[in-house]
Amino acid sequence: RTPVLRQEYRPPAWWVDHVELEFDLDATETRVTSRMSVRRNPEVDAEPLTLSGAGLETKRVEIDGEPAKFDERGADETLVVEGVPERAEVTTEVVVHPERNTALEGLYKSGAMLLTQCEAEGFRKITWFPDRPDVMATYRVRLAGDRERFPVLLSNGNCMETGELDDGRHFAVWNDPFPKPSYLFAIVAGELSELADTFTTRSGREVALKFYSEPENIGQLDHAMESLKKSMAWDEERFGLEYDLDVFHVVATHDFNMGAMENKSLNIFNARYVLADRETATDADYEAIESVIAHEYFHNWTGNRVTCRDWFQLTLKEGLTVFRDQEFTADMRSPGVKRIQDVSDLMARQFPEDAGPMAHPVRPERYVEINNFYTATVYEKGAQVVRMYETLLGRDGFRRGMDLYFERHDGQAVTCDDFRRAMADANDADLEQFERWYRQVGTPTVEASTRYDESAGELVLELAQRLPEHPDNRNIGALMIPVKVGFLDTDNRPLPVTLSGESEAGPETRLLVLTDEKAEYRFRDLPADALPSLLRDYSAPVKLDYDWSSRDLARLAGFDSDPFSRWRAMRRLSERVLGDLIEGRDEHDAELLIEAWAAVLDGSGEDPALAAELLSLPSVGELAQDRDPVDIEAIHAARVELLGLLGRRLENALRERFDTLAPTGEWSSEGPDAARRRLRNVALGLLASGGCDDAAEWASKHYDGADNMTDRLAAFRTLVHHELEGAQDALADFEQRFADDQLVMDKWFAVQATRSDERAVDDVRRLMDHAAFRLNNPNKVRSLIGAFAMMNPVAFHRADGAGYKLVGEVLDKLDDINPQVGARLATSFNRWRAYDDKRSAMMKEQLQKLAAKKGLSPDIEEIVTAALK
Ligand code: BAL
Ligand code: ZN
Repeated sequence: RTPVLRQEYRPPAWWVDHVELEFDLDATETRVTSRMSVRRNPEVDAEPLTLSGAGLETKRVEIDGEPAKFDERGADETLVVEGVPERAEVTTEVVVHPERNTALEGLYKSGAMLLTQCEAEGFRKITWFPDRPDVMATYRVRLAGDRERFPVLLSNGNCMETGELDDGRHFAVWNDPFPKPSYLFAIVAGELSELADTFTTRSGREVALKFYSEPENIGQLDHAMESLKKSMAWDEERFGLEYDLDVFHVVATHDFNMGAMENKSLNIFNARYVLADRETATDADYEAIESVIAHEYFHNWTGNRVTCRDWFQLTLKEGLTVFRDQEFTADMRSPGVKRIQDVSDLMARQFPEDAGPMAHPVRPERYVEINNFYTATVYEKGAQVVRMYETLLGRDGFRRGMDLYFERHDGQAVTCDDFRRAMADANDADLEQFERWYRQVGTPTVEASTRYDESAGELVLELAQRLPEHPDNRNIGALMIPVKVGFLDTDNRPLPVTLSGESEAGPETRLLVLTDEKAEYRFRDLPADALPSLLRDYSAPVKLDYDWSSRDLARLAGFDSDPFSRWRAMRRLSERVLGDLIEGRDEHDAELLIEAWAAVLDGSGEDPALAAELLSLPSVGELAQDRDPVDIEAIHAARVELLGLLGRRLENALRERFDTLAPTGEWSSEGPDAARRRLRNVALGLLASGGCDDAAEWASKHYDGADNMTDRLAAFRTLVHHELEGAQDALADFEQRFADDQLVMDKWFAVQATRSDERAVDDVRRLMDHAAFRLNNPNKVRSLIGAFAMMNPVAFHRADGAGYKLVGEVLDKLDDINPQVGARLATSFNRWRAYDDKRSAMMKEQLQKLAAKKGLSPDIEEIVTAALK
């Protein structure tokens, strides 16, 4: 298939200023009438009005009320309307079939509800339209349907009118005064219960907040509602951004491809990011809900009021909005822990993308299926790129840039360059070189070295940058890389960082900006043995290459002032020990690691959540990332050995922590109470890894006595993953207790799918026949098959190829059901070349089988073709 190229962007030949839509709703057959006020764009060469549509049964096309001449081209899914005057009203009438729509794009059915998902290109599955984000129109929408089946009728904007119709039907009319691209359009119709509240904006306007779910879940919406109110207040406080309509809706659905969707004033959410109560949601779920609610709400300005000119600019709204939600969570919770979690997530999910066959810049250059580019690169690395503006310009400078961005572009569809220019102009800064971050592919490396210049009495830091080998990196040149550095004295106290020639003592963390291939920085008043702490706060999305000794890593892990730097040092130390164990070397620094963990445990009373982050090892998947060939069995064995050693050697301290961290006060999903649970559950897992005699008893007691999902799930996972006595009882109990709760059953599936044992393949196959599993439900696919393929390398890479075969079979089916979800799963074969010949051949065979499938979806085809290339 021919890819779409960023460089080939052309403005649209026609604008749509306003559209009136009428929906005659029915699950099997919905009739959609659209009246578009179109206007020729005088700035481009004249061409006929060309509309996009997919799977539509066209009933009528008219220009200003008269039948029109039109040409429907199935192959490229377009409708060309001839003879449209400069300005006209173009009417189309189509029929769509929500019940048959298993791809969950366009209008579809979930439970008793009809709903839409339009981003990126779903609107064309609803009606004929110039379905591209730079065509922004106002929408008036009339929904009509059976009152009993669809008592709630929602769309974007404000409700203008409701009323009764014949035959038990009713209608509602919605008007959205803000011009928007079609991807932000939404409707919801169904039998839903409502939780209502209000928020008063700082200018004194009252906004109605309405959350909807299926009636049985109505008691689980309170946390999401509170999260929304916090988000609204935070955006006013931090960025001066107020909500702009009288009502804001959030609807929860169990059938959703994404996490959530920011449709103007009608956010639609995957139920897993809305529903929560103490019994069914973990502390991590509570935090994720708060963060996703914030993310979608923040899109109202970064995405909706100012949107993307084309889909190559996706990171303009996503990188920026992820950065905003990260800052929000940091402010609501612990900034240090949040930073560690975000970087850890980037390294686990985005680094492999950067090193894989689909590697792309945060602003991609080409795509076949845009849905394949809703990636960790566009989102998470994109957020790191936005964070660098703030690092370079300071918090106030960043705010000035944001203010100018909205002043210039409110109501427009713009580009990443527009954002960069606003940042530069508002601060009188030169950010031309910064543009290279939008073009480079892969994770850059910064090599660092230090030496002491005796004659000058200066400590010298040399930094050099390198981009990965990639054809698209050939003409990039040096990036602008902010590197935050600090130094520790021999007592591990911070030293002022003063550049040579400066008269005043410098700060304890210094920002260096590397703009050349190489640079040398000279510091005065530092002892020759000062310990460098580099890339504090992960100030740039790069790999840092510096040769610390294991002892120095342990010092940084124990004493650096920057939490991220402590975590990174501990990770490096454990990676080093694991590397030695994997290679079978007898000499390793496990003792040093044990000492470092003991010190963390000892001081963990101060910040148990940070301690929990520090006391973790990289996963098998992360350890496999940089290895070629990958020996999964050796990696897994090394990890089990080290965890066992840590569990045994720290047994007393772990037991002590488990006891002293027992809950004391009021339950809360955050703060000290959640932090204690976190560390306590880490301790339990380590005791089980260490094979401690009573680990089974402790875990069972913890499971039975749990009064919240965090503890119950942690105990359950420990029992099942370590195959402790009581695991079978827990499996049965969990299943029976939560049989009616789809989201909790997802956890039950995921725990079994991620047991690091090759028999997990057989479990997954069996569980696919479980009554609660549905291949047409994305959450189920992700929790059972996705978790297996992406997070259980031991079983997925089983030597006989049974794991590959299972995923191959699922992909074949998913391709027909939901290609978007299938394409994600297909990336599990991306590194097929890095394995031994036998495994490599078996993975390749699965990819080839898919590639040869007749009618393979463009989504999966793009992934498979890139992997095989
Ligand atoms: N725009 C798709 C969902 C999200 O990123 O918020
Ligand atoms: Zn988003």
